[in-house]
Amino acid sequence: MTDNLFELFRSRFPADRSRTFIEVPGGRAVSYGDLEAMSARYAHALAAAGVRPGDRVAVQVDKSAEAVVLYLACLRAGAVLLPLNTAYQAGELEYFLSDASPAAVVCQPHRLAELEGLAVAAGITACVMTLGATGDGTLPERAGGLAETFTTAPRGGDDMAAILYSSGTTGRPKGAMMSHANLGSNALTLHALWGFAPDDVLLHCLPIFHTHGLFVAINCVLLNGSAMIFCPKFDAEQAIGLLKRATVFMGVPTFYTRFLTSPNLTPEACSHMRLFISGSAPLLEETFNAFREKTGFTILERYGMTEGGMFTSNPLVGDRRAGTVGFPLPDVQLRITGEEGQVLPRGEVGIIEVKGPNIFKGYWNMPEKTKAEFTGDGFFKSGDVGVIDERGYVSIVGRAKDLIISGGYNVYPKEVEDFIDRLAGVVESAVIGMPHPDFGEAGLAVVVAEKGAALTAEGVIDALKGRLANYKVPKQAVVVAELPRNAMGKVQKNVLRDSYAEMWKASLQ
Ligand code: MLC
Repeated sequence: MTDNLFELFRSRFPADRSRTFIEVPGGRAVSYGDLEAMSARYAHALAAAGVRPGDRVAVQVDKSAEAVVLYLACLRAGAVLLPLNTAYQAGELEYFLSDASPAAVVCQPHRLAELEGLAVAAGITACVMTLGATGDGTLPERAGGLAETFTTAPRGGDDMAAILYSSGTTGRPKGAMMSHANLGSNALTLHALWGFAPDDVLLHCLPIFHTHGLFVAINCVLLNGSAMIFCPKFDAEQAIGLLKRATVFMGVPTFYTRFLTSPNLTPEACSHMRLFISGSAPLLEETFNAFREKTGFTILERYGMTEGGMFTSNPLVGDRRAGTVGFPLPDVQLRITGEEGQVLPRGEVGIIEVKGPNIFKGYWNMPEKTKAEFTGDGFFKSGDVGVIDERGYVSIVGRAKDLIISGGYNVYPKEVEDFIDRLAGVVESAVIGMPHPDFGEAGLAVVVAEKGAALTAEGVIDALKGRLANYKVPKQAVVVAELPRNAMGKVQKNVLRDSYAEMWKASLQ
């Protein structure tokens, strides 16, 4: 018996393998039979490229059905998927490659030469190939003539299935190691909790290089053996049109605020739907209420993070409460702790800690960091500040770590500040999160220039573009003489947020 996650999925595929798994609007459909055959071929191609069980496969590709097949092929080959945001730039990628030393890199055709160069610079010998349809050496071409069956590599539940990188408060990205059992347990829990039924159709508009779009969404569909409508990216009008054929939608709050700006979001447009789910960033109460008023649907908000998938969910049946993320999942223990690590009673605010079969195995190559993030009794310190009310609902009320969540993406100010501080003419900088009507929060860079340096706010922003993933680039910058500090010498980001509140508000008009 193997605990390879692919075998769990396969055990739930429909008996009729001609049933649709992926439908790309205006494009092709992939059946469950296609998925089995294609993922077998891709798995053979990975093995032929030198990928062995336990090896990492770095993947930076546009969203496509083939990219999903590649995910499953990695599982089948026993490889560890390392999905990378397509927005990542050279400097970011080089770090991931040198840290994870993948045996293979799959990228977009227009970035092949760049990735080959980065692999050399990172000091790794990886097979670099593309996922494009044509051209020598693409993965689909390598896979073309290979067998449509593949013996899934045996894996234990604790063996790694994926590494997901996120930046950190130190500025150095860390790779969360997710095992087959981590992903499988969370998927089984969510699939049951959210009441997936055979005829469900998921409308999928999220990117597939992070937990939400990749594991929460796709794994539920695979366990359900049903179909998803797979849009290359989120476009509110296209998505509203497709709701008529879907039953479940998962989005970040920005998707919902963009939906609400459309006159086409009506009860009729949603009449085929049964469930709208939101996560990855706080859903504002006003968005929750406006969506209910306009459609009659109550959005189900849930909470989780890269280091374990989902931790809590509002109920499928029962009261979904605005401003809360619901109850801990049935197999997740969640507690609130105080400064001394003591467990706090309901109603008191503290750090959220979680434990369960979904919680990650630690950070790749960072045993010390891993140790610091877990308590002696095995709870993961989320870094989020929360409270549990008398009915058991969990609310997130703040963050212990310096983090901006913009349009559902996590942006660590320290990482951005490090880039800014390296620019010519910069003494130091502080990046703060400001309220943004579309992205929820967006970055503002406050930059101290060297005396006499010809540094401009626009110049700082322009210099960051192309070096940092676009969503990490602050939307605005200001150049100042100095940063406010407290008696300990720490930059007072609250003071900065207050000082620039009016300026920021005016700039958004
Ligand atoms: C794009 N931009 C962003 C941005 N996305 N800036 C800040 N924050 C973002 N999230 C940049 C663009 O590059 C562009 O820059 C400018 O902002 C305007 O872009 P746009 O065309 O309006 O953006 P769009 O392409 O429509 O993308 C917005 C979005 C996308 C909301 C659709 O960001 C998205 O799909 N977000 C989902 C994130 C996600 O899946 N998170 C899950 C993480 S998992 P310029 O310079 O070109 O003008 C996780 C765990 C959990 O957190 O619990 O789920």
